Amino acid sequence: MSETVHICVIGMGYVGIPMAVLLADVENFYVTGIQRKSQRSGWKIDWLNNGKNPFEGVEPGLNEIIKRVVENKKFHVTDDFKSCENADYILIDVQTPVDDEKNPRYESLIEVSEKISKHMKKGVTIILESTVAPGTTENIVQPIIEEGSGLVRGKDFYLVFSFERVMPGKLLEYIINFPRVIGGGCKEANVKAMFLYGKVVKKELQITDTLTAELTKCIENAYRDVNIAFANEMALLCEDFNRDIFEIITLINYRHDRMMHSPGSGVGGHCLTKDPWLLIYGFEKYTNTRNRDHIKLIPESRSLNDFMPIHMVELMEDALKEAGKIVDNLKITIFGVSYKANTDDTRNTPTEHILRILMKRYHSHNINYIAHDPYVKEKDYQMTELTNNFSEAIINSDVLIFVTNHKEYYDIDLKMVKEKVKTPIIIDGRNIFDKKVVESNGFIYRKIGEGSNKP
Ligand code: SAJ
Repeated sequence: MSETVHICVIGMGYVGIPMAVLLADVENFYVTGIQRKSQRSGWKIDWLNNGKNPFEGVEPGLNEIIKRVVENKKFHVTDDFKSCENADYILIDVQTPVDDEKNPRYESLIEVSEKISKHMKKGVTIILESTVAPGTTENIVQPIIEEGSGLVRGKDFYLVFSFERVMPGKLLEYIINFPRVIGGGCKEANVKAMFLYGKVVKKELQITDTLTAELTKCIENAYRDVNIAFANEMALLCEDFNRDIFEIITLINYRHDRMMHSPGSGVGGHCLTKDPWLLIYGFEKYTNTRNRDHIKLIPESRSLNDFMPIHMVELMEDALKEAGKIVDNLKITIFGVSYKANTDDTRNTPTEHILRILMKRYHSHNINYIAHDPYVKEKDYQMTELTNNFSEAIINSDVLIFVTNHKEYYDIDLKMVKEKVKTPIIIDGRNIFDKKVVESNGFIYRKIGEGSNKP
């Protein structure tokens, strides 16, 4: 029989939970989740210890695996770092957001690193999975742990950077079925990390140095953000050409080696809105910045993607004008509160930006806002009234703004909707509807990426 392996996973969020339970499902692996008893997420401790999944969105397999590992006494959650004292592996999965100046906020990372340094045993392998600015593992985490513990990386303990690639809706699948990059800094560290990930990851484990691994994560997401920005720019251009960018993208992507991204109401979530800035921060902080004058695409792309919620408001104003209405005494309905389809994740959702713009621009006007989402629950969203009831959302509404493409929105009965709304206007931020069908049902229609003039 092989030896028992004790693992601590710090941070019970979208990354920590699936990783923790997958590991806990491995024979002889025992996992302790560590979660702060904060007002916002402290409830997750009891919730998980009762074998329950804290996420509302569709997460295939997660309910079952959480229940199983708790029942089998392979997984439990606490707020006590003492559990780290016995751990062979410690995984750090805390949030690393950026502030308004686009600088990383490492309060959690620093606090957790300090706590680990006081509660770790010799020989432990510490793996940083949170996304960080390139250079952070070696310049921030390593010195804190070495100083606090009096131990030396590579000799007394191992420190690895190995980033997650999870996505709400596919939390387990993406951990299991994506290749894993491991940046351990020395052979022993890489071997230790490969042993752990080899038990859950079915694809390649790719070894590189720590900084390259950090850069890979940030550049991978910056690449996606820049590509979406390009799609958004082409959408704006096609609106003026009075043609449909989505038809053009289909024609382009028909060529098997092209994969153009989709434009939309905005780029939300916790990765693309932040990782490009982490990359810039690391570049400014840990390089000689000789090429600084040529680094333009990333900030430009971020700013174009951030403009898309404003453009949604512009489309709404244009449609209201066509309807002969002013922006006053209106009911505005927003469809989709989460940042992407079929999840309950509201982090950096474009919906919030659209509402902030509207509320600022029309703060003295009489407007009744209501948001609809099939997955998001009230505890996570307090900006406007929220309903899961479609009829309540549309009744007497003057504008229906579709921000997120939840699957429920694709087979809406437009005839029924037309009868219930006060003013028939649809603003489509995600190519949900067919312009001809919507217009033939008597709606005024505006879509990101499609001109509104009649051909
Ligand atoms: N979006 C577009 N157009 C697109 C794709 C996305 O406007 O063509 C918008 C989405 O609506 C959303 C935002 O961008 O608001 C982010 O979408 P995303 O699909 O990239 O979703 P994330 O943020 O959950 O990204 C994850 C990433 N995961 C991590 O960094 C941990 C990313 O690395 C993956 O590339 C991505 O999922 C993926 O490809 O599935």
